[in-house]
Amino acid sequence: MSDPRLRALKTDITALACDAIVNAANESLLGGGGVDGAIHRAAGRELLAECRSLGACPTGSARITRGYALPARHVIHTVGPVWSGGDAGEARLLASCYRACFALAREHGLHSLAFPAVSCGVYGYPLRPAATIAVKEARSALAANQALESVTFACFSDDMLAIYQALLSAPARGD
Ligand code: AR6
Repeated sequence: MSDPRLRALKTDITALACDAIVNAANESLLGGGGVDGAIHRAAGRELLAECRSLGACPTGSARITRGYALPARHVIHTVGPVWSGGDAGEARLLASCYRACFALAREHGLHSLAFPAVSCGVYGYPLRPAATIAVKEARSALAANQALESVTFACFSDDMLAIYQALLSAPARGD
């Protein structure tokens, strides 16, 4: 049975008014292209200033900032792995990104979160395995944290939306 707190939407993540949107950043946290560039543009220069004060963020970890001019109250910046064939710990690191984001959400009492497909753009992670990890980690976090009211997967393409929708309508796997 799909969890009603979990949904996939075709949307620009910067438009979402939730407690936090997640940014697919790089270790410098100083901005870049893709969703990172879009979030920094929409949030304004104060976001970069706060990111600068945080220092670097290792791959698989996450940091939280305010959302500034975004409709979202906070941004959780996580650094996904660069895909290099699948034998370099990519799956473990990507799962670690989602877990780190959910841990910060819990620590800060956040109720609604939205994720882009971390690592699936410039970093080249194949969409379906990445989405499978994202959905599995979201289901675990929702089961463990009743204060979490909604988790949205913000999809930037129809292909991505179809992959998430198929995963969300399938029964949760026990692995
Ligand atoms: N809303 C939702 N999803 C988006 C948006 C948006 N506005 N823009 C892009 N996407 P990417 P990565 C999707 O490349 O692979 C940056 O330069 C996009 O279609 O943004 O983790 C950072 O600074 C894709 O599905 O992130 C890093 O250097 C997904 O977001 C590097 O890219 C992630 O694509 C991180 O690469």
